[in-house]
Amino acid sequence: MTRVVLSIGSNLGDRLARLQSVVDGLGEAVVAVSPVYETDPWGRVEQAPFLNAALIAEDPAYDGQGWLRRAQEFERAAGRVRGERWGPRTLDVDLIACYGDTELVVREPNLTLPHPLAHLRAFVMVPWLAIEPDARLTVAEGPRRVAQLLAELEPADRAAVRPSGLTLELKGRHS
Ligand code: A4P
Ligand code: MG
Repeated sequence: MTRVVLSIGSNLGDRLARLQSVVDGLGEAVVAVSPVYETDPWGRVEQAPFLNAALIAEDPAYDGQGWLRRAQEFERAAGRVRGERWGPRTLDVDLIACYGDTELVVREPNLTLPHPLAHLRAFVMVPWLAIEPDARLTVAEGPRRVAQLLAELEPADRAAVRPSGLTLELKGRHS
């Protein structure tokens, strides 16, 4: 069984529908979905605001590379054209952390786990904490509490992530 934390974001077109397409595509594998946040662009700032959310999914059939392929299929299905780095996108699906019996550490040309920028990004950590308040992330110094990493950001970085009032639907789920 592997468990993955995904960060999903969109700032082009029908942003909410793009995020929902990932929840729908993962179907029964989804175990938790965060609320949707409206976020100021990080990195390249002169672009439209994003909608961001975090998901936790479990599937025994996928390792890190399997989840990456699945993430990239969702991006392709959303009509994503790879443009400039950190530029506008219909859908971005990033793997933040992946766990088997223990947390997977991957350093491959096409995949780095845990995600090397997650601890700098309030748009990743705020949604993740909403579904996993005790989350931990391995950074250069070792495992750290995500809540603490978030607290170490500049207040302006945290203020750039605001509840949107929008939610993603887990369709057909009987709990
Ligand atoms: N890759 C390596 N590790 C991973 C991983 N853990 N998860 C490789 C996903 N992909 C990973 O990504 C480039 C390559 O990274 C992939 O081919 C994959 O093999 P990309 O998405 O194709 O390229 P990109 O968008 O040009 O760069 P990048 O680095 O993915 O951008 P990010 O880091 O995804 O950042 N601001 C806000 N508020 N909200 C956002 O969601 N997103 C970005 C994009 C920038 N600013 C944002 C947001
Ligand atoms: Mg990406």
